[in-house]
Amino acid sequence: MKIGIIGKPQAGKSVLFRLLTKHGAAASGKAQLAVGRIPDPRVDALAELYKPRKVTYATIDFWDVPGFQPGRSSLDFLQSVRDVDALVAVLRAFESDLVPSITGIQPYTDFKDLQQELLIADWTLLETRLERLAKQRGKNPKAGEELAVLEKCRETLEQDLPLRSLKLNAEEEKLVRSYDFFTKKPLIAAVNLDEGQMAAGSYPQEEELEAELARMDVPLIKVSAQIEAEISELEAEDARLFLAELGLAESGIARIARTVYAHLGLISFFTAGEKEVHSWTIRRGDTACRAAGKIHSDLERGFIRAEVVAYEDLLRCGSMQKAKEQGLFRLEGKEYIVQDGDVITFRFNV
Ligand SMILES: Nc1nc2c(ncn2[C@@H]2O[C@H](COP(=O)(O)OP(=O)(O)OP(=O)(O)O)[C@@H](O)[C@H]2O)c(=O)[nH]1
Ligand SMILES: [Mg+2]
Repeated sequence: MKIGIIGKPQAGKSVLFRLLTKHGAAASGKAQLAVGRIPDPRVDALAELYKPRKVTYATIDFWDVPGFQPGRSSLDFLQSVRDVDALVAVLRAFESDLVPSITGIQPYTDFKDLQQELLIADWTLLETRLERLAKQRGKNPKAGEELAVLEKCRETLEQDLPLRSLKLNAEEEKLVRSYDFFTKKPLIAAVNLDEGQMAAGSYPQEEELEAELARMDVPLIKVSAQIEAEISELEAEDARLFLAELGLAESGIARIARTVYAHLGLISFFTAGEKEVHSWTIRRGDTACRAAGKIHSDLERGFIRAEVVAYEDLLRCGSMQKAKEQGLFRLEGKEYIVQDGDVITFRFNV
């Protein structure tokens, strides 16, 4: 799973990237990749319960993409985001004399510029493909079908809407997916506020931005890179109090990670014991057998059964033994659909 962090220069992308990945600084304008740990209080609680020798959180790869400037050659920019699974657009709202802005503070305009670039890239790709298909009509029996789907895509782009907003059936979906369109990728907007804006709950171009994101069905997260950087220096309890003072339940980094998860249809299940508490990432709807395969192919091949307790049940009971006594411990087969938060022990035989 790879997430591209995109936006205008000096928007705060690298600061957020470093906080997400605890990765060292790189020169401005240089792309870099690093692994981000997904904060998850459930993993912390399981670790508290089992006191394991090792704790492993779920991870996502983040890609710090060089700033995008409209008018400049965008080839590098587009190349960097071609193969990511999702995009996080960082939009500057923060005011700072230390970081002058050439254009003024305009998160909505910045978002539109970015969106426009991606729409045009998709449009170009689409036109090329449509031309080629039109020539093949009559010779290639599949061309008609593909043409019909791509015409739908064209209509969507013409309404200034991203391709992800187009409802398709399973077959069409498969076809469109093979093109790797930019506006098909899930997108999350993170508006980077300063402390004053965070406290006031407002920032420049707020109304336009929020209306546009709603039109496009893009989730918005309000973060402050500055505050996040300060929080990252604090102990867990101090961080919690600091966030509470700001009226926030969790850090922006956790909110970004969680939104990415939800938006990509990802869930977590856990394996837990004295040796290790481990969070695993699967897609919503995956079976127990598939989940086992995430851990090791032997577990999938020799799958016998899954022993499952829901995280909440386990925590409430305080131990696996108690959960068993209360009948909350289930034996599930291969086809069981794993639920977010399941704590699982796999039995297998190879
Ligand atoms: N005051 C303030 N400064 C910030 C905030 N976020 C980022 N900065 C500063 O803005 C400058 C640019 O931040 P970066 O994270 O490097 O921006 P970027 O988007 O990666 O920029 P490029 O890599 O050049 O595209 C740095 O000096 C940051 O310290 C913020 O929320 N408040
Ligand atoms: Mg940067």
